[in-house]
Amino acid sequence: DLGQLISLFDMEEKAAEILAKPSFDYYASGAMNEITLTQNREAFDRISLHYRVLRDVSQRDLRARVLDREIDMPIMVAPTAFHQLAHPDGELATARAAKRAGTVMILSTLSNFSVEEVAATGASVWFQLYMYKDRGLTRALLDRVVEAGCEAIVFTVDAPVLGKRERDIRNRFECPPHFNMANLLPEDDAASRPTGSGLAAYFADLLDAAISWRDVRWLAEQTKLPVFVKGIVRADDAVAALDMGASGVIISNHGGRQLDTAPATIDVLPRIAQSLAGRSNASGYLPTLLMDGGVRRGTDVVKALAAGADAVLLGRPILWGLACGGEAGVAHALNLLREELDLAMTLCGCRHIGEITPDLFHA
Ligand code: HOC
Repeated sequence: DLGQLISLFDMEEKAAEILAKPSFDYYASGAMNEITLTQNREAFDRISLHYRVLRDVSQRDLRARVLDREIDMPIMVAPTAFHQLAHPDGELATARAAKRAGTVMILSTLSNFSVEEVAATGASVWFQLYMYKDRGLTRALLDRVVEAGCEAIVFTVDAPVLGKRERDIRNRFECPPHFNMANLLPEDDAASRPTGSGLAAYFADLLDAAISWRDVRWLAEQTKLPVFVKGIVRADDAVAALDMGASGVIISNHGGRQLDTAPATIDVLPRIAQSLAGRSNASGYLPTLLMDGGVRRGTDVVKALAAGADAVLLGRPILWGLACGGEAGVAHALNLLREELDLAMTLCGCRHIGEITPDLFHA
């Protein structure tokens, strides 16, 4: 019964009982000593909220703006790989739940269902893209993404190669045989699909370790869709992303899965937000600033917004939701965080998102 899971932490515990250990660990783990993974969370707990009182908070409005559109809450679905490891309905269930929650799903290149199938749910879908050595393959994927109706491209830049995830090595993690990577491989050619550990090697070999700032410019020139650069933890890189044509940036360390001892995202967010203040993106609009990493409580969302984010991305808890109950489980995870955000805003004296201001945030 999902009702017994009253926090995202409960959902994680339940998912650990439900999922096979290698699958749970694939999702839950970080790189090497998992220092960044741990600190993403702990950094939130070190920040205090200096709440305001006596503001008549009887009515609240959680709607937020990202790009030129409104979402029902400043919480979006982060891109994560292989949702069928958690539930057979995979990304279709996630997309339907995101739609019900009035928010955006960022679909991973490494989804089990194709971008066309996921977009057909009617959800608002952005597409997360890796840059392949073969730019022709990247370009072909972009065409599919545009044709499917995705609203933005999220270019992941913190994975020129994959991080060292020791739980996966110890568990000898392998994707199940014939696991679909529907955005990568010809769907009608099952015989050409690598299986098991071959799939990981196949993907790793596609990644281009030579990616550079020129590729952000290239991507922005290839598409009319807004481009986000995801995986930034420094102010100079955030500014460079805008200079190269990005519409926005996503402050992220890949959930602690790439460079261990990278800083916690909430720790670097205020400085990056300050460095973008007053700047516009290539289209002349204010850049959109998003973040992920360790968001588990409504108070975390308030802290991220007070530090300058327009919205946060929720990653692993979506997978715990899937494991606990497919579409209903993801909807439950999103709703838990929405309710907690509403509570945190109320207790902070904020009636709407615009009232979540930097003075609330004390590191
Ligand atoms: C088996 C291939 O972003 C992640 C992904 C990329 C992993 C590819 C693994 O899990 O962090």
